[in-house]
Amino acid sequence: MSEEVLKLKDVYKDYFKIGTAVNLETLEKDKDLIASQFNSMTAENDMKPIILSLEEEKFNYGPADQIVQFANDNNMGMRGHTLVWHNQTPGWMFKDGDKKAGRELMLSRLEKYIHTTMNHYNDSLFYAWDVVNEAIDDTGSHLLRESPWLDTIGEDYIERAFEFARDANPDIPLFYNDYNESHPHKREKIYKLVKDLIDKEIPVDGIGLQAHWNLEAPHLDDIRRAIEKYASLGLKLHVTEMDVSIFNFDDRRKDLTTLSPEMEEKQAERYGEFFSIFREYHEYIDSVTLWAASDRYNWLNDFPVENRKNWPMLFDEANQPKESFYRVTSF
Ligand code: HAH
Repeated sequence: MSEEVLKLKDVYKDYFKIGTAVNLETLEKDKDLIASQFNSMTAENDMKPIILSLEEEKFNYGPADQIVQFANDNNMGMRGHTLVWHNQTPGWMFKDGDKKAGRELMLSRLEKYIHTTMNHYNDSLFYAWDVVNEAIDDTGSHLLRESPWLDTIGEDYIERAFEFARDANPDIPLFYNDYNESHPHKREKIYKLVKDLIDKEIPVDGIGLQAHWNLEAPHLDDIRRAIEKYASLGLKLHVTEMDVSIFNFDDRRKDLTTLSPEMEEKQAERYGEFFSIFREYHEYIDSVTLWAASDRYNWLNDFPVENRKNWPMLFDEANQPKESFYRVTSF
C-alpha cells in the first residue's frame, strides 16, 4: 500500500472505531492492510462455540489467541463474537448421552462456556462481546427463531445468557447482534426483545447491527429509522459485520465474472451514503466493523451461492482501494 493512501482508522478517529473480520489466513496474507487501515478486529469464526469447544470439556483457544496477539502487537481493539447462537455450535451442548439434554444441564453448560471463554479473554483490548447472535425469527409473528436453546431452555435462555456474561465480567459491554436489522418488521422485533430485557433489568449494553447490505436494500430511510429506534433505548450501537454485496439476496445468478464499472460506481455511491449516515449518528455508534478486509477473501464468495465471486468490500482483490474507499474517506 503506497504512503499517500489515507487510513480509515485515522479518517474516522473522532467518530468510531473501524474494524475488520479476520481469520488466520487473512492475518497472514492481508496483514499489512489490516494493521495499517483498521484499529479493531473480530474473529470471523475462531471465537464461535464450534471452534472453541468442539468436544465437551475441551477448549481450543489456539487460533483465537493468535488473533488477540496480533491485536495486541498492533494496538487494536477486539470485539468478541459470539457466545450463544443457533449456528456453528457443537452438537454435544444439546445432548445428554443419546437423549436430548434437559433444561438444567443446558443452562449449566451455557454458564460454564460463557464463564470460561470470557475469563480467558479478560483482557482490556476487548471492548464488547456479542452475547446472543440472531435469536429473532425473520418472518411471521413469532418473536424468536427455532433453536435448540429455545427448544430446551425456553424463552429465558437469552436472559440467562446475558446474566452469565455479566457475572463473568462486570465491565465489558454486552451486545445483542442481528442481521436484517434495518427491515421494518425485524426492527420492531429486535426493539421489543431488547426493550423487554431492559425492563426486566437484564444486563444488556448494546445492539449490533450486522449491516449485510447490497446495492438496493435496505433503503437509507429504513437504516435511519432503525438507528433512531435502537438509540431510543439508550444503548450503544455497533455496526458489526458490514458488507455491500453486488447481488440482491434473492439474486442467484452465477454468470458475472468481473465487477463492471457501473456496479463499482453504484457500490461507491451506497458506501458513501452509508458512512455519511454513520457519521451523522456517531454519538450513538462506537464502532463500525467490515466483515472482511478486501475482495480477495470474504464469506460472500460462498454465500448464499456456493463458489460465486462477489466484490463487497472497500479494497479490491489486490488489496488496493476501490472507488468505495475513496467515497468513504472523502467528506
Ligand atoms: C452472519 N450471519 C454471522 O453473524 C457471522 O458470524 C458469519 O460469519 C456471517 C454472517 C448472517 C446471516 C446468516 O447467518 C443467515 C442468513 C443471512 C445472514
